[in-house]
Amino acid sequence: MSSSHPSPRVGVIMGSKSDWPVMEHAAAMLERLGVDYETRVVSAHRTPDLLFDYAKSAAERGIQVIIAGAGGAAHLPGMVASQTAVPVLGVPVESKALKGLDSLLSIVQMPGGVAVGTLAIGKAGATNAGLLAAQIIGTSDVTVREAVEAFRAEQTRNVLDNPDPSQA
Ligand code: RP5
Repeated sequence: MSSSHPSPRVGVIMGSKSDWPVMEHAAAMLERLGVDYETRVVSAHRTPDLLFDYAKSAAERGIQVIIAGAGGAAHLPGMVASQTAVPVLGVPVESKALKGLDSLLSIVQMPGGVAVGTLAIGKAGATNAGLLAAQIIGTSDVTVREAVEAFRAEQTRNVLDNPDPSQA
């Protein structure tokens, strides 16, 4: 999957390359909905200066939503949100030791005044972060809104057309 469109509107960032098997589902949803995005490793702990540069320059580079995934002591989404007014969606990545509960609690418990929209742990959260980013952009972009509506309609049709769970 391509990781860099020339004019990305969504930044998909993650604390480590090891987060990619989860975060690629956010990228896949954006790809499906025709929203340009970029993917980057930006670590709150290992590359704090890069985190600040990324967050501070996001708006002027045309980034409209940032999806930030991290695991364990998952400070990335909150610290990014502290440095930009671009909406930040946090994805808790499953950790080996605590299965992502640590990631979830690290991301969701933001102090009042700095907002992070926290999604579910793992693949579902990453998928929905891509979807929600498209829905946010869709409030002012009819093409993206229609792509979201078409995706949702297809999903509904797939369920209704396959009512018997024992059939493949
Ligand atoms: C976090 O630490 C990353 O987001 C990742 O989920 C976790 C482990 O990183 P690695 O040690 O696999 O690079 O910062």
